[in-house]
Amino acid sequence: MNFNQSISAFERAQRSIPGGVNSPVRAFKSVGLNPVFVKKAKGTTITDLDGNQYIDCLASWGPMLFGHAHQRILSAIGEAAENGTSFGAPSQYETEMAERIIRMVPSIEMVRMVSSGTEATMSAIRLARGYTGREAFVKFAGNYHGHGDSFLIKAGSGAMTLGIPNSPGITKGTAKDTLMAEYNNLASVEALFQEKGSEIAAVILEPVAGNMGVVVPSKDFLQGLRDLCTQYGALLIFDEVITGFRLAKGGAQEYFGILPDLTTLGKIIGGGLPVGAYGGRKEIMEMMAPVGPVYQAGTLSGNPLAMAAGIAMLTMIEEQPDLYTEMERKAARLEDGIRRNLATTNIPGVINRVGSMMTLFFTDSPQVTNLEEAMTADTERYASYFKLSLESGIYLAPSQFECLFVSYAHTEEEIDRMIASNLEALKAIGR
Ligand code: KE4
Repeated sequence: MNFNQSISAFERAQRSIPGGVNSPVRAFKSVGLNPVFVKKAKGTTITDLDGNQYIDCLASWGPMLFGHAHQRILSAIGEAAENGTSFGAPSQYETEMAERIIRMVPSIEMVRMVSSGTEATMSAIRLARGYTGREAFVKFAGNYHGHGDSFLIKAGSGAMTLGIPNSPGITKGTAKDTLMAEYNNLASVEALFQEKGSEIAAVILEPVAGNMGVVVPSKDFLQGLRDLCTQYGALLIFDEVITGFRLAKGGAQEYFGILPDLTTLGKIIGGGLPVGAYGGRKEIMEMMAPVGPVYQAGTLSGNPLAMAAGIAMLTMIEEQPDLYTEMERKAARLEDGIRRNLATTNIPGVINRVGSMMTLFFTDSPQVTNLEEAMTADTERYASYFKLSLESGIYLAPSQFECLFVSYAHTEEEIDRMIASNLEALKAIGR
C-alpha cells in the first residue's frame, strides 16, 4: 500500500493543528504510524487519500451502526438543510428526537440534547451535584467520560493510550472531588461510600467499558452499584455514549436490566453528526434551567441537522427487527474465528466481547476485568498487529485500549476477510 498522499496531508495538517488532528487518538501515535487521511466512506468501506480501501471496524468510534453515508441519514440531513442549518430557537426536530429517546431508553423520562458526549457527562455530574447538594463523585480507573476536567483522572481512551491519564491543567480543587474506584471491584466502591457516603453525589461508569478496551461488568457489579447508590442517596449514572443503542434498543440498561438514575448518550444518536444527550427521571431533570437552578446551555444543542440525522438513525433502529440478533451473530462469528486463530498460532490473547463491541488484548493474563489487567497488554505487539491489519485492508482502532465495532452493514464475506487478515497478522507477529 502507498500512503504518500496521507503522509503529505499529515505534514501539512501538523503546521496548523496541534499534532495534525482534532482529537489525539486519531494521530496513530500509539501504533507508531502516520494516520491515514480519509477521502470518503460508504457502507463499511473507508477510502483514504491514496485510494487504499479498508473494511471499517471503527465505525467512527461507534456511531456508524448501519455503515457510513447511509442514504436514509443523508436524505434526512439534506431535507433538513433545505429549511436552514441552525435556528437558535426551538424546533420540532428536538421534540421528536426527545420523544424517541424516551420511548427507547427504559430509565429516561426527560432528556436534554447537547453537542458531544463530553458535554453530556459534564452536565450529568453537575446535575447530580445540584440535585443531591453533594460535591464528590465516583469514577472507575480506565473509564473515559470525555475530556471534562473532573473526568481526566485515570481516564481511559486517548488519555490512557497516550499515557497521560491525569492531564496537566486539572486543578487540585477539581481532582479532590473525583473519587477513584476499580472496575468490577464492588468493595472499592463500598469503601468510598463507607468513608464519604454523605458527600458522594454520583457514581458514573461505562456499563460495559470500551475505553480501556472492552471490559465486561461481572454479574453482580452493576446491581451492586445500583444498591449502593440507592442506599446512600447517590445517583447512578450510566455513561452509554458507546453502549447506547449499540447493545440493545435501550442500551446496556436494557441489556443487563439495571436502571440508572441518569444516562448519558452520544455517537449513535447523532448518526455521525455532533450530538450528545443526558436524561433520567423527570424530577431529576427538572432541576435543569430554565425550570430549575442548574445551568447548562449550548448554541447548537438540538441542532436541526443533527436531530434529523439522529431521528433517521433511531427510526432505522426501531424498524430493523433483526438488528441486534444479526450484529450478535456476526460479532460472535468474528470472535470465534479470532479464537481459532489464537489457538492455531499459539499466541496468548484475551477477547472481551458484548454484542457488537469487542477487544483482542495481547496479554498473557488469563482475563481482563479491570484497568490493571488491561495494562498487561503488549502495546508494541498491538501496534504491529494494527499495521499488518491496515496493510491488508482492515481498519481497526489505532490503540489497544479501544473497541472493534461490528455493524449491521458488515457482510459475512467481510467478517471472513477480517478473520483471514487476523490469522495472517497473528502468524506474522508470532514469529
Ligand atoms: P465525545 O465528547 O468524544 O463526543 O464523547 C466523550 C465520551 C464519553 N463517554 C464515553 C463512554 C466515550 O467513549 C466517549 C468518547 N469516546 C472516544 C473513544 N472511545 C472518542 C474518540 C476520540 O476521543 O476521538
